[in-house]
Amino acid sequence: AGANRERNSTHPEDIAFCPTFSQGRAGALDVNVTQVRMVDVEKDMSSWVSEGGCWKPSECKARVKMSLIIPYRNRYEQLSILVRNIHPMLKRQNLDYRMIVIEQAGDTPFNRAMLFNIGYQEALKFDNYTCFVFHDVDLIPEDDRNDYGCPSSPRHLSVAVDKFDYRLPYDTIFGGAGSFTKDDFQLINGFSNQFWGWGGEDDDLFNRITAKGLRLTRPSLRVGRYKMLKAFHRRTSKADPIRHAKLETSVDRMSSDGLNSLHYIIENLTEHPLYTLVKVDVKDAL
Ligand code: NGS
Repeated sequence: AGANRERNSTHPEDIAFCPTFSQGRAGALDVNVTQVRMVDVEKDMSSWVSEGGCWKPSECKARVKMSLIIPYRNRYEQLSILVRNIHPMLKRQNLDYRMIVIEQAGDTPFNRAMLFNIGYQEALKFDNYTCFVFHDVDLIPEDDRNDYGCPSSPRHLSVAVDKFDYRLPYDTIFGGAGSFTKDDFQLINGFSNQFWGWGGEDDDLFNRITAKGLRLTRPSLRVGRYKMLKAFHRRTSKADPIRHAKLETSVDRMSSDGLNSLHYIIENLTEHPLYTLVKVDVKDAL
C-alpha cells in the first residue's frame, strides 16, 4: 500500500516545466489604455492574483522566477492601467512572478536607476528570483510574445514604442523596459546610483554591459511593441544637467557605484492586492 501511495501522489519535482506560453496566447494584444480605478482592477483580478501582486502556474513548473520592478512617484493613474494590462500577459507567459513598485519619497529629483537597484534587493528578500524585468510605469506592452522570462540576457524589451513611430530611436538605447538574469545584473553591479533627474542612466547601463563583454539582445520590432501613456501630471523631474559628463566615467565608476554602494531607508512596505509597494527615502544618497 505504501508503494502504491508513492506512485499515485504527485511530487512537485515530477511536474513538467511549463511551455513558454500557455494555450490561448494572443500575439498582438488588444491593449486597453483608458483610465480605470485601481479598486475596479482589483475586483477583476484579485480572484487569481495573490496578495503582493504574485502569480505562478499550478499545472506545471514555471521556467523561471521573475520579479517585475517598477520605479514610481505620483503616477497612480498610469499604475492602474499598467497593472490591468500586465498581469494577464505575465500569466499567459506561465511565469512565477511578483510585481514590485518602488516609490521614491519626498521631492528630490527622481532617481530611476537607484529605484531599480532597490527593487532588485527587496525582491530577493521575498524569493530567489533569477530574472528581473526593469520597467517604466508608462509603458504598456502590445504583444504577449514579448518574453518577460529572460530568454536571453541582457535584453532590451521596449524596442518599438508608439511615441518613436515604433522604431528604435538609436542603436544603443536601453531605456523603457529591459531584463537581466540575476548573474548578469550582479556582474555589472546593477545600475549607477548617481543619475538624479531625467536621462543618461540607461546609457550608463549600456556602457556597463559592453564593458563586461555582454551583448544586448532584443525581440523583433513586431513583437517588442509598446504604447506610452500620456502623463496626467506635469513632469516634476528636470533633465540631469551633468549627465553627459557622468557618461564619460561609466566604466571607472562601475565597480564602486551600484548594488554595492546602495543606501536607502524603507518608509513603508505594503503588499497591496495587485502589487507590492515599497516606499523608500533616498535623499541621504544625494
Ligand atoms: C537620450 C537619453 C536617454 C533616454 C533617450 C530616450 O538622449 O536617457 O534619450 O529618451 N540620454 C541622455 O540624456 C544622455 S525618451 O525620449 O524616451 O524620453 O532614454
